[in-house]
Amino acid sequence: MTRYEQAKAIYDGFDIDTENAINTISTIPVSIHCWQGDDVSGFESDSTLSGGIQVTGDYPGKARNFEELKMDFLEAIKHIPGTKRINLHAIYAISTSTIDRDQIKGKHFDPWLEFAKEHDLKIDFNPTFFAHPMVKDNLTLSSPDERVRAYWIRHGIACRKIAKYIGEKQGSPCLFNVWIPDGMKDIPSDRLGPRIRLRDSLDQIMDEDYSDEYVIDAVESKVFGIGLESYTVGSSEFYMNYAKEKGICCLLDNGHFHPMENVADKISSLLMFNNYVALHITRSVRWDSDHVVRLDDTIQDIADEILASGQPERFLIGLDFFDASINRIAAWVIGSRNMQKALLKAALKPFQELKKLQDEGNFTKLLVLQEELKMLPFNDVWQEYCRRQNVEPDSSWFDKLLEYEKTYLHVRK
Ligand code: RNT
Ligand code: ZN
Repeated sequence: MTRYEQAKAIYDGFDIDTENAINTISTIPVSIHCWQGDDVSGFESDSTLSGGIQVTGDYPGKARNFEELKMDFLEAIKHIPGTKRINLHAIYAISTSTIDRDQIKGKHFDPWLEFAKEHDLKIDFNPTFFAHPMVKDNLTLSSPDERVRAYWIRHGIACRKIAKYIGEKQGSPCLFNVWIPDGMKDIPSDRLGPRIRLRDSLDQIMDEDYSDEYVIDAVESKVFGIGLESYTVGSSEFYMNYAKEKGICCLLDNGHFHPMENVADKISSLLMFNNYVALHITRSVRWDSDHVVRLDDTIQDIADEILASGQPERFLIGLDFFDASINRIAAWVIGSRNMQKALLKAALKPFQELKKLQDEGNFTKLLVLQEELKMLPFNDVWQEYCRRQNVEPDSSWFDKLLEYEKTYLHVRK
């Protein structure tokens, strides 16, 4: 008996079908963010990151252009099992001349569509409301300056069109996710005004009716940003109400809540009232620091909710972290593999049985079983999953990446 066969038999004793778990997990798409590869730089010539988010570290070899970003991304996904999508931002538009953000079009993403098609990926898309001179006083869609607000509305509309274009071309809905940095460093005197303007701006951006065969609209809330500690226009309450009013989707980024909040607990409530739940999986250390995702309880609890729902197809799972202090490709691989591990672990839990124990009020046995499940031979199932997906079952991928680093990254200056 192989180790996998032994593990299969052990799980079977708990009425858990490892084959079923492996099959389920391999079809759940995870959207991998392109921006881990270049510290959220994008391809505009003169932009520096802003908007209360920050990348720290100066590990050598960051991707400097489309070609390098593509090849690094391909190197990363060689080592990641499962169904993968690629998540893009508007600043990754491809053009030989400078195009302003309110002028970008679907054609500027044709090279990405080609790349995605060639590698059997689907694309998700984000407008970029930061790192630009038209962000005034840290405001975009909620700005009292009508020129500024109109500019960003045009950007939003242009990007939503691009998302529709991508969705149509790729034959799979493209997630169009709006995150804006708008907020204030110090206590605002008017909290309502900016929110009224934000609502109006979003109404204009979402005005055109696009089929959700092509685009799934989402709004991403936040609690605070660096330099924007006192007020965030797009708060959780704002967007939850807005999304419900419009019948669109809320995106939960688990770095965007107070550290004591349990983001996994929010999922079931959203699932009840919305068609989809979109997620940004990240790791925040003391603040929304976007560290590489580890296989920790936070991530496991979220993955458990996805699988416990019995409807993983209603989730749009995306990753959102950016670490420039370590090999960026390794960061992609580690974080993505950890998401996959969490999903597989979740798929190996007998949620029906656990739910029954809860409903029967048998909390002692529930605790016993929950703890016992942690001791099952998960790694043997993980390794089998990786083998079937043709990726390394263990950290041996890292040796290959070191070769890649030596050959391709060290020469980048
Ligand atoms: C920022 C948000 C947002 C960005 C990316 C680059 O706090 O999490 O999702 O990280 O869009
Ligand atoms: Zn995010």
